[in-house]
Amino acid sequence: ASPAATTVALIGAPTDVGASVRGCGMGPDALRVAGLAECVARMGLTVVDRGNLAGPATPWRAPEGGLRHLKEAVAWNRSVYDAVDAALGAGHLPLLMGGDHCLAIGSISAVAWHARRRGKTLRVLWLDAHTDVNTEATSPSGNLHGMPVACLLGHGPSALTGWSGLPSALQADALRFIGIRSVDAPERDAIRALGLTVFDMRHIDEHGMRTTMTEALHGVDEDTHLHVSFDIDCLDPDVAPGVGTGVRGGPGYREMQLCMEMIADTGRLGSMDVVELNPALDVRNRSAEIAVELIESLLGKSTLARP
Ligand code: HAR
Ligand code: MN
Ligand code: MN
Ligand code: MN
Repeated sequence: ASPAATTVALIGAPTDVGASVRGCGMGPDALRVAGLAECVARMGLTVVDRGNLAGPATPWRAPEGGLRHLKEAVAWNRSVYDAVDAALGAGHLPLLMGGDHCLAIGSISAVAWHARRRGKTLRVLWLDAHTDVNTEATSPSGNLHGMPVACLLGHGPSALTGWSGLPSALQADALRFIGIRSVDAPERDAIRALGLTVFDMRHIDEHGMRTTMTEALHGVDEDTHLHVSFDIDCLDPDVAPGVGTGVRGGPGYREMQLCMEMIADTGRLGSMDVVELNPALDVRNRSAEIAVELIESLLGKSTLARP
């Protein structure tokens, strides 16, 4: 099935401001070099490349008050919010090319605002090795890419919460996590306290990707705005080595393809993030190429015509 919009807006956010390892700021251009725009066009969709947003350089300061680079992260997220807001306002499907995962704060806050205004129910699929639900009080690192989920649920630093016009952009029941295999001890407590639905790798091992995705997509209907926040480190690092915080034991290429195909089948995809791709650690742009192939499936590419 096709996504909910016929025009895809590529938005580059070239920063590693929230990361622990340098290099994911080169993600947007690596995706372009891997042929993302051409591939979207081949899907019969219109593609507009909005270019790269501008923002502050990453200073690589130590954390202050449990947060590293807060001021710079706020600036980047403001630009992302505005660009995603403009794309949605134009009726386009925004595809945010990160950059690190803290940018999902701006992206999903804009998505939440639009979904609410249009009377849509928001469903966010968080494809990641990590749950990213730390706060400044629990984070072992102070890195903001480990905190976007908490911020979107209204629990992060005040400068990064409340951007959707409500205290929290998301309710816990809007989120489904897929591919999880690295959760800090305080995150485990938060998952339980907040009542988050986490399909970890053990769940995928035991039930398979097909059943997992059927569960994750349960209840998605014509009134749903579906957002996919795709952290490239969700993939097994043997498949996609170009990430800063890879964790062994992730979904393989075929499993991830099935995940994307089943999302596409809903026909409700309305926006997405592709984040944490780190070309400095990649092997001949392989991870970017794989990301592009997976996005192709997410946008409805199918080997055979399907009933
Ligand atoms: N949980 C760790 C922290 O908060 C590491 C998380 C960062 N890695 C990511 N996020 N790529 O998905 O520092
Ligand atoms: Mn992440
Ligand atoms: Mn991750
Ligand atoms: Mn398996």
